[in-house]
Amino acid sequence: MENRENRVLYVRLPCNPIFPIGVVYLSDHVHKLFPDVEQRIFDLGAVPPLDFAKALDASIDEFKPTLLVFSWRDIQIYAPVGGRGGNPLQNAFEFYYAKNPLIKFRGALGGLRLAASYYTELWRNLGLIKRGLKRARKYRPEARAVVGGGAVSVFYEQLGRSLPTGTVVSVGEGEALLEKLIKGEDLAEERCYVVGETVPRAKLIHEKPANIEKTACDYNYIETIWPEFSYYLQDMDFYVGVQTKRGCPHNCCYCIYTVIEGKQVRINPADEVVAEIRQLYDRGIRNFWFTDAQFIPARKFIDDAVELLQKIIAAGMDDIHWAAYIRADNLTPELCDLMVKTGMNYFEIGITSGSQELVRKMRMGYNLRVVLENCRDLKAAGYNDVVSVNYSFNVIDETFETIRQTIAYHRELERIFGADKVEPAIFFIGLQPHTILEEYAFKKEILQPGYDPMSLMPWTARKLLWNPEPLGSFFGQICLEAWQRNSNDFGREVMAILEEKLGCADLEEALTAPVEIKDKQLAAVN
Ligand code: B12
Ligand code: SF4
Repeated sequence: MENRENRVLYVRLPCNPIFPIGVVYLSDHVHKLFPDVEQRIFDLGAVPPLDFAKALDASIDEFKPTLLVFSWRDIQIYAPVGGRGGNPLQNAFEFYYAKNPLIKFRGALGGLRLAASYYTELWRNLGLIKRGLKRARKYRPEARAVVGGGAVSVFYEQLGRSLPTGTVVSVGEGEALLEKLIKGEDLAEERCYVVGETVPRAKLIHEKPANIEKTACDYNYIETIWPEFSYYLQDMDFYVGVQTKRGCPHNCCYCIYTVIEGKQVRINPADEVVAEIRQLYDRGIRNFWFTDAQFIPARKFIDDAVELLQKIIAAGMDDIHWAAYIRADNLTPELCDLMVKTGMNYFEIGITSGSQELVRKMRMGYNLRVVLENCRDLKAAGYNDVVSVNYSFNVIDETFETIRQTIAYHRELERIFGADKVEPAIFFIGLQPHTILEEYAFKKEILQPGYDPMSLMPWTARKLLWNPEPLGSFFGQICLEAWQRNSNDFGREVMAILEEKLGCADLEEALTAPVEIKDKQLAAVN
């Protein structure tokens, strides 16, 4: 039997205003199992920074929780866009690669500012967890803290060191863990550890998530426990998260999603997803982000996507828009048609490189030729909105030839969708723990086991922001020039400069990967 005294407070730690779907789903799940348990959602994403501590105190004083569920979404900030402390990639590259001492100095200053803001956020969040727990214990000495969310799943080993003894640190989905915490059951089988009491098991992150079938989130209930819900209803441009499945079966060398969510894809029943969208729709929401690691993870899930989109149409919600991460190798003309009809108006394809040879080496399982064919189908179906194409240069074995191939590929995508519709998002991989790329870095002695993946100290950050020599400095210079020419259109500038310097390959070369038997470096790592 559950302990009826449980009072659960969900604290979403400060974050850019992204809908806090994680805590919404957790509280919905708990409510369905334990309708008598009192719950409250408190979202620091909707509070101005100067008020964080005060607002947290007030929420605890009012609710007097026995269980504090802290949800921490993101920590890592390497991105080509302006982050919370400036443009991290630009600062880092100016510092590492600029020849002009003034620009180098500016990069160093920017890097310092960024490091300061990174560590301030880190310490601030850890401080909020400690503060919240201490305050809750004034009212309920038995109060306990549990932390989880995307950031904790990636850095669970490191974060535990700075958290109060007794804090439960959770990896991946939290539904099953919260169930046990509420029932007061033993946590030994869960993907978690308790600070000061247990240590994370080896390969904890590789353990399978619990197989729970998701039902439509009950927003009538959610709005009763979340007074600030309306904050997300006000801005009609906002994309509210809806999950349609969990898990990704692929093995892309740098990706940790497949580890966090597991390789087994678990589909949320289409009727339940539609029922959830309907509740948001009735509250005025028209923009949805399908938060799946991949909306169509493999061909065998095409039918599920078709079923969902058909049901959205049947439900008469014909004025919505949606966006998602899409593996564009898994489309059919029917699915393309449905995507357009249901209002998909943005998607991201993470092909990483336009060279089939590299895509294979990175173990991404993409057939680039099929991606192009499917994109043509999507265009023919009437897709006229933006597609963001994520490229990460210099992951492994990049050469001038493979760069030329990526340009050829990108230009072909532009021919299909229109140059103004294809946005090249140039990322450099932020190396993450528990990935195949991390093992590769150990093997190549670029990193030593025991390194701190959360460190932003220049000597570590330089390795974690993956851009190894011999091409590292070359890309550094290209990016610096691109920012100088037009920092508002960084991705397109990078492509243009690369093409000016190196030219463009024949598309057929990009699409053909020579079969290599001896060069299986990444495969060997696994
Ligand atoms: C969809 C997605 C996006 C979308 C979000 C769209 C939207 N409107 O919601 C977009 C593209 C906008 C996006 C952007 C970014 N993202 Co993102 N994103 C994801 C993704 C794929 C899914 C997140 C999600 O919503 N899942 C569904 C919900 C239900 O799950 P959830 O919130 O994680 O909650 C579950 C569990 O985490 C857990 N849980 C959550 N809280 C708690 C608390 C406790 C106590 C417990 C026990 C459990 C628990 O239980 C929940 C239910 O099962 C994840 C990767 C992944 N597969 O998880 C990355 C991820 C969250 N993103 C990440 C990052 C870094 C970003 C960016 C900052 C990238 C960048 N540098 O620009 C940006 C900006 C975000 C911002 N705050 O401004 C990282 C965060 C970790 C990190 N490395 O720091 C992740 C984990 C990817 C990664 N491995 O790097 N993202
Ligand atoms: S397909 Fe996407 S989510 Fe899946 S492993 Fe590859 S990069 Fe990760």
